[in-house]
Amino acid sequence: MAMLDKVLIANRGEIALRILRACKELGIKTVAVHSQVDRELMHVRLADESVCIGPNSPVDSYLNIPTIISAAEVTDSMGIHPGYGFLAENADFAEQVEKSGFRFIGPRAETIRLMGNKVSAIEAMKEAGVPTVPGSDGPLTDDDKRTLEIARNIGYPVMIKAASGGGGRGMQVVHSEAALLKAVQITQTEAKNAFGDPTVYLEKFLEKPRHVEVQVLADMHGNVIHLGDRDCSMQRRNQKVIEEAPAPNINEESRQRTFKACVDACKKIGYVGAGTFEFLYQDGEFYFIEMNTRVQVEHPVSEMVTGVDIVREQLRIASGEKLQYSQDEITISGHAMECRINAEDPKTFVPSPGKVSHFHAPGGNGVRVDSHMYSGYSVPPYYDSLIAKLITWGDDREIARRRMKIALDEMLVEGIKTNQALHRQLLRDGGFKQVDFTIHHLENLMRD
Ligand code: MV4
Repeated sequence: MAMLDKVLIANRGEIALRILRACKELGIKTVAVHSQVDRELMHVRLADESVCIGPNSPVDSYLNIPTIISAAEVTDSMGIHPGYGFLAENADFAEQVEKSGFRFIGPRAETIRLMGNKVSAIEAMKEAGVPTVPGSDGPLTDDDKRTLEIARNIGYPVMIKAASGGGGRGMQVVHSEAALLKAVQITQTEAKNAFGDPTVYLEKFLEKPRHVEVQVLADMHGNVIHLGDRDCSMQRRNQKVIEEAPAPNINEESRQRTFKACVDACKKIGYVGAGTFEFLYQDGEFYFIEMNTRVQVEHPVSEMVTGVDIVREQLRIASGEKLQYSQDEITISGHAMECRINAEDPKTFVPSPGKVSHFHAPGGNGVRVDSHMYSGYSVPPYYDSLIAKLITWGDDREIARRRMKIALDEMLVEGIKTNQALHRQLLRDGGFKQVDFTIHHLENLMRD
């Protein structure tokens, strides 16, 4: 299979720049596609070619499949990198990209579809030996007696989830048998309206978990490796705020068992590309909930502790090359943290678009800034409010944390509101410092 010679980047912002840099390192030519307002994005200036794909509304530009494929045709691109968000986990897009004769830089469409349906994802993973949450083992049926029986056997509280949901959409906690059937009905209706699919399933509701995920890479030749884990528990309304690698204070025996299960599962289902297994971690055990078939926002923390360039590996894998590393060559060294810097009001979390009159990036040993921002850049109101990822590395967690505090103070973003103050507060929080937190920690902190 031929090495990719030209890649179209079907995304914007920091991840588009991240992908552009990886392409340049590999000598791959780049095509930026952008909405009208995005013509002055940093990666558009730096790309070999650029194509305006439409108006500012994402539906008319970054989500417009025929237009993006046409842009690949007119520029004679060979592959399309979807980044994260937008079309990254759209199986129909992946399929159309391939049918149009281009390489989709990601897993096979069939795999994206398998993982997009949470019921089939859990079933496949459970069958492959990945630990899952006790649950209905399939969709709930219209047999109410059976539904009540499943929940009673599992024990309350339980959670009803939409099969086509994920990422926190279409879920409901149920605390008692009296509330179960009504909750099932409501979740089904909401799921049908939101996703066009009323299928729901049931799981034991874990009350105090952490969110720990495992990064994997798989090539087309059956080689699969993992790059260890990340903790992403510091979140608010399913938006991650701080991530770190490795996940601190994890039971080493269950961790290694889980890593092996993830790798074996990828081999079993013929996974190709970068992927993330999402787990809830509670009382020393991992419970699989979902798999993400894209590069993730927080991938840099894994890069910092392994030295592996995940986006470069994605490009190499899509070129048909073998993984550059075997598992023996992967070691986790030190600790990395990432703070997501958003253009938003620090108290209300309301997005705060506008012109960045002045930007100064922090630096120094163990400091990395992934950002498309520059002095004079205008943050448009149409897209995600992520403007920078501040990443630090240190020999241990405490050094990474201190470097992050220093870097946060060094970073100047003037003209718009950002969540830097929130990060400073979190970094000095006792629960965060002592690794005494769950996925509810930030929301609990905000409440008092
Ligand atoms: C759960 C759970 C507790 N028990 N499933 C939310 C996002 C979606 N990916 C899955 N989610 C959850 N599933 C069971 N059985 C709690 C959550 C959850 C959560 C998970 C990860 C990160 C943040 C979260 C915030 C609220 C709820």
